[in-house]
Amino acid sequence: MGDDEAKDLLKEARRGQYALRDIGHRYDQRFQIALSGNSHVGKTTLFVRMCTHKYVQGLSETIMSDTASFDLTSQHKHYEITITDTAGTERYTSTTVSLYRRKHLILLLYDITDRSSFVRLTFWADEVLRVNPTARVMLVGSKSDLHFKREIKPELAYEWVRRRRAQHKQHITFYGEISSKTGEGLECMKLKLITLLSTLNIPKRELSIKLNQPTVQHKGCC
Ligand SMILES: Nc1nc2c(ncn2[C@@H]2O[C@H](COP(=O)(O)OP(=O)(O)O)[C@@H](O)[C@H]2O)c(=O)[nH]1
Ligand SMILES: [Mg+2]
Repeated sequence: MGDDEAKDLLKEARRGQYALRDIGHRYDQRFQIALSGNSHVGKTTLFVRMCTHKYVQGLSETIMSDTASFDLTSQHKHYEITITDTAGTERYTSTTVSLYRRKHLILLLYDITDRSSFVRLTFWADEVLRVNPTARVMLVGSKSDLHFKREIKPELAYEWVRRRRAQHKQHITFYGEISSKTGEGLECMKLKLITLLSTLNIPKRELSIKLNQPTVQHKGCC
């Protein structure tokens, strides 16, 4: 049920993106990001929410990756963010890590109610570092609406990031906590993403868009 709803919503969002291209909408900058973290931390739910502004419950485990885009406007500039959802189960790791390549930023998620997802952050951060050492990594605590079941305090996340930065020279920051369910922290996180990405000095490519040439790829998921 959730999967069908998500697919319809994503299809609708993609149609919106194509329509923007058809009217010659121009972006000041485009960025590629990917989601990382254990299974069940809420990657696919966040992916759907960011691209469609809807919370969809009951999504199946992600088997394949899925890519879609959303728009952001900040300080009179228009950005297109292409986001790739990945599977978090170990047996999919070799495929998953290749998806971190050529991304400007990785959103690394842990579930604030699940200590094991926090413990596993080192594994995911190492994988990102291995295949894309220059990628920015933004750590995010998911499911903040479930704070009454909290196992991880934000102070722990800050400390983990501080140590990681010092020991591995990885470009990593802690955003804070979000809820894909209530939307708490999401808009602010998107703006933080843009602020971070804008400092990267990525050369602007030709940004005019040819008619009927979608850049959104759908590899199928869930
Ligand atoms: N309460 C709550 N549940 C969430 C939130 N985000 C995801 N979930 C639930 O967590 C479970 C795993 O989510 P999913 O997106 O499939 O995780 P993934 O394996 O990392 O892609 C699902 O049951 C979701 O409905 C959230 O912000 N709040
Ligand atoms: Mg998933």
